[in-house]
Amino acid sequence: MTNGVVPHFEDHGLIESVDSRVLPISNKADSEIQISLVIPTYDEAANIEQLLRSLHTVLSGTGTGFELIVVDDNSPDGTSLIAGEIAAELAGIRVLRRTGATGLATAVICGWAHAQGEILGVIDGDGQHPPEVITDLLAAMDDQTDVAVASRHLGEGGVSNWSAARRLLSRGAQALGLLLLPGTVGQVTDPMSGYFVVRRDVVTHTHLDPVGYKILLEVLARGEVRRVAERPYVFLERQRGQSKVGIGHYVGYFRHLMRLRLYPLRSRALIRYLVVTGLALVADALVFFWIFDSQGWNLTRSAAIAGEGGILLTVLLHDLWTFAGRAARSALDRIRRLVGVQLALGVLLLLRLAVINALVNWLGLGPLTAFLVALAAVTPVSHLLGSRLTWRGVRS
Ligand SMILES: Nc1nc2c(ncn2[C@@H]2O[C@H](COP(=O)(O)OP(=O)(O)OP(=O)(O)O)[C@@H](O)[C@H]2O)c(=O)[nH]1
Ligand SMILES: [Mg+2]
Repeated sequence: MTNGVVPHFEDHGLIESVDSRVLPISNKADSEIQISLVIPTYDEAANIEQLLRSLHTVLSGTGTGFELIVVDDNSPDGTSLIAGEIAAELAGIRVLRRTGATGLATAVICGWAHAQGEILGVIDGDGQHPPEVITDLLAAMDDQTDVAVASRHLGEGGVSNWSAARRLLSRGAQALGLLLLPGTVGQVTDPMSGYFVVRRDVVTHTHLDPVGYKILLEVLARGEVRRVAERPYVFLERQRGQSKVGIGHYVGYFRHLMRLRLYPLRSRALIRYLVVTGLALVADALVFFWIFDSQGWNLTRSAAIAGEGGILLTVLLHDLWTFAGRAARSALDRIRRLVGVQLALGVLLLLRLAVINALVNWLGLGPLTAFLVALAAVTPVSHLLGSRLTWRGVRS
């Protein structure tokens, strides 16, 4: 047993009761076991037996040492009992029963925390992920590759029978992810995939803390990933049992994206980051009032100069203060960053000028009110987005 957690074996023999806390993933691997594949389940009594048998056959055929770990959240339909019976019959199957916790992503981490293999993986427990694709994923894990993902959006891959609405929702969620986390979501064609394997040391040095469903996002965002491989698969229709996907999962997904979005700026840097954004807004407004009101310059020119001042102040303060000591501080690096911020924020500055003019000319607002409305609506987004784009990749 890893991590010093003492298992409590139930009457049914092979079922281990496990802690509901999210435990760290240890460095320790068992040399006999190369792959630990976690199968999260909730009410999959109708599916688990067939899946375990198929996976067992496929993995036995590879000659690789493996363990299959079912992590069941105390399903009322007795999934863990059925899995326990199979575990008694076939070698290499473990059943963990969590009480007091639910959630797909935390169930997967729980399984990994108890796993012994050098390669950790996850597959759905409802038969929608074809078991034989695991061999493609394992074959893809060469020396350079840290993560291998089964993708619905690659080559022969696909979804069998989804409604147009579900396809749209899935693609929309991916597009939103790409917008908010380009560096993470852009690494793969199917960032929502729940079928992948990862080298253990990618996730041992980092604290995985996902909300909701999308564990792959968490691994790609926080893990030390060098190269990702993808292999195509067709997402099969669920034959039996109930889907657990609902509107709550989309809300959870959005929360997860936002959390990962802010993650590189955590703690002190985040506070400084917000202070700089606030200061830039105040400076922007003061400069505008000064040149527009006292100097009598025209509206667009005053707003453009004030906005540009805000951009330069932001870059300067982030360089000298927010991220001081973190960045590579070469002159070239500063120039690269300045150009990046300028490009990103320049576009949004143009948008702000358009909004100001529209408010004045079409809605008849006074220039000062129009300036403040546009400032409040566009500028915070632009400061957050612009700095994200240009500070990405800057590590301590
Ligand atoms: N342990 C655990 N497993 C879960 C939980 N929620 C879902 N699962 C399992 O995670 C896998 C994926 O969940 P599904 O509801 O099938 O989600 P999906 O495959 O994206 O969607 P469908 O196509 O509608 O089935 C299944 O094996 C579920 O049983 C949970 O809270 N805890
Ligand atoms: Mg499913």
